Amino acid sequence: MITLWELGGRDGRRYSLFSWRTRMALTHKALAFETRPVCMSDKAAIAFSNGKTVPVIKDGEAAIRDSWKIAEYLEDQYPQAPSLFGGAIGRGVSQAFNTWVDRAVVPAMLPLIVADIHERVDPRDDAFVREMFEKILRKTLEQTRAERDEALKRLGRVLEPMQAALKRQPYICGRDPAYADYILFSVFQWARVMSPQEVLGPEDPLCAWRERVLDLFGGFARNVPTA
Ligand SMILES: N[C@@H](CCC(=O)N[C@@H](CS)C(=O)NCC(=O)O)C(=O)O
Repeated sequence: MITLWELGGRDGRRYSLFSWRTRMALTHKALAFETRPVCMSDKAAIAFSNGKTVPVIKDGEAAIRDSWKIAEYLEDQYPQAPSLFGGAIGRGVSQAFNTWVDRAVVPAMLPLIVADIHERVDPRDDAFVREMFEKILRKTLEQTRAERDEALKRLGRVLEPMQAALKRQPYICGRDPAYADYILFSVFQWARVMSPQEVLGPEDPLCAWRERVLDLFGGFARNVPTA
C-alpha cells in the first residue's frame, strides 16, 4: 500500500493541486493508496522527505517528493500498469507541458481563487497561507478579490491554445487520457475544491474535457468534498 501526504483543508477538502496530479497518476495505474492530510504550516509531518512541500509518497522504504518525480517513479516502478507517458517521447513532452502549466497556468489561476482558498484552508494554516500568498502576489487577498474580472480574462488568454487543441481531440494526450491531462486537470480541480466561482464557460471545450476527466475511474475526482 502506497501512502500519499497531501494538504488537508476544511471539511475534508484535499486541495493540493500538485497532489491531485499524484492522486490521478496512482488511480490511472490502479495502485492502492491511503492518504495523510497535513497542514501547510506543519513541516515536521513531512520532514522525513527532506523537503517542505507535498505531495510526498512512501512506497515501502522509498520516499519520493515532487509530483513530477513521483510520476516518473510510478512509471518506472510499475511498467506493467497503464502508462502515464506512453514512452520516452511522451515523457519528454509531458515534462515540457508540466513546466508550461506550472509557469503559465498556475500563476494565472492563483489570483482568481486565492481569497477563496484562504477561506477554506485548515484554520491552523490561516496566517501562514495569507502571508505566503500575499508575499508571492505582492498584494492583499482583499485586493485580489477586487481584481477578479481582470484575472479571469488573463486566465482565458493563457488557456486559449488548450481550447483550440481540445476542439481537435478529446484529451490533452489525444484519444485517451494520461499524465499530461492530469497535469492541467489538477489546476481546475484545485479551483473546484476551493472556490465557488466557475472559471470555465459552458461552451468552452475545456469545460467538456474537465467533465470527461471528472468521470474517469468511476468519478474518482468528481466525488470529493468541493466548494
Ligand atoms: N514542484 C512541486 C511543487 C509542490 C508544491 O508547491 N506544493 C505545495 C502544495 S500544492 C506546498 O506543499 N506548499 C507548501 C510550501 O510552499 O510551504 C511538485 O510538483 O510537487
